[in-house]
Amino acid sequence: MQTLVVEKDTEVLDFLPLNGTDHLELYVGNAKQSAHFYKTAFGFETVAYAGPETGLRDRASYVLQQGKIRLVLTTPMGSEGVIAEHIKTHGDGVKILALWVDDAYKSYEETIKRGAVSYQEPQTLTDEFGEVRTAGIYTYGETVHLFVERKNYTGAFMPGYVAVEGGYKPGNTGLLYIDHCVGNVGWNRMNEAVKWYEDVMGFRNILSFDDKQINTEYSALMSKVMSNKNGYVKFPINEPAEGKKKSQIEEYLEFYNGEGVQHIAVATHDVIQTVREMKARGVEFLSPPPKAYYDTLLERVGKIDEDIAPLQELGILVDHDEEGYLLQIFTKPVQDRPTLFFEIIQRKGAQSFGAGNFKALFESLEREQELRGNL
Ligand code: TYF
Ligand code: FE
Repeated sequence: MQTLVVEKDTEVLDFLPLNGTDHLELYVGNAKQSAHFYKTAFGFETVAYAGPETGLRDRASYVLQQGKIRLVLTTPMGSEGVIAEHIKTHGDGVKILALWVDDAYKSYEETIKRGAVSYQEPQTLTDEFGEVRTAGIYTYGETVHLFVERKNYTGAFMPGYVAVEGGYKPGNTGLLYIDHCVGNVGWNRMNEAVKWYEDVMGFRNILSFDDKQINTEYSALMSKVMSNKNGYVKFPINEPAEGKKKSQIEEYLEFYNGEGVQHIAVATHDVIQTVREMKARGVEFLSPPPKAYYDTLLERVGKIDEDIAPLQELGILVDHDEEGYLLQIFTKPVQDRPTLFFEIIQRKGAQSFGAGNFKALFESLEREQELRGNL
């Protein structure tokens, strides 16, 4: 299916129509324990599994779901192979950003034709529940985009996985869908990465922040938001910038040993309730901004539906744009290395990314960085 996009009075064919995010696959050191964490603390449930018990000798994968969000947690069964190597180099982290498409073969062909490096040639997987087609290309670092085409597939996840029913279900925390996934790239790599998303994926740059706009007393970074044509998939990209001290992006690049996914933003319809619940379940969030942030909040963003008190109590940040406002908060890194973290976001009209919060957020991030001895 081709989608027509109206762009500045000219009609341009979208050569890579995307229906949204299909799933995210993380390579982790211990998938059984990670699954427990994402279930207990984040409110996911296990819906599918593949591993030694299902005939897969070299790995185990747990498919977790909440709302439309699917996380696949994969661990190697031995010390050899690409998964073990990935974990040795990067620690736990996102390997695959999988995109839901109508035609995986064509997505592969169109992106390879435009210069993508192949990760996996197109393949068709079948079982009694139908057919799934996949193909993959590399993006920044060792991170991959997998195109996933579901031919009315009725199984739990994909051929090769068995459905998991019952078992431990601590209940959801109100997380609904993936809003955006952010990548950190190396020094002077921003332009290349932006051009790659434009040329290879047909994305466009919808927002840019330079180091003049994103800096604290100590450090700086640059950020550009890339969006696919219909806006269902957004990938902001960060690059470190020179500051008085070490940028948070540099800290990430050092500990991840290269470029990779920095944060996954997940949407909720009630950020106060979601964050209350996640905190009660042990999720650690960045420390709240100083009291002055909340004293001047309404002057800054105008009238909002929420009471200030619970926002301040939980450390939730608020920003606005021409279209409305948004509420957001960031977890601490979810592994010992200061690499991947999550953002919880509730949009009330605003389609931006919280630029008005950058200063408060980065000062909070730097307090943590300082405690780690990395500032
Ligand atoms: O996705 C974003 O752009 C916001 C803000 O290191 C942000 O969530 C940007 C850079 C960063 C942390 C958060
Ligand atoms: Fe974000």
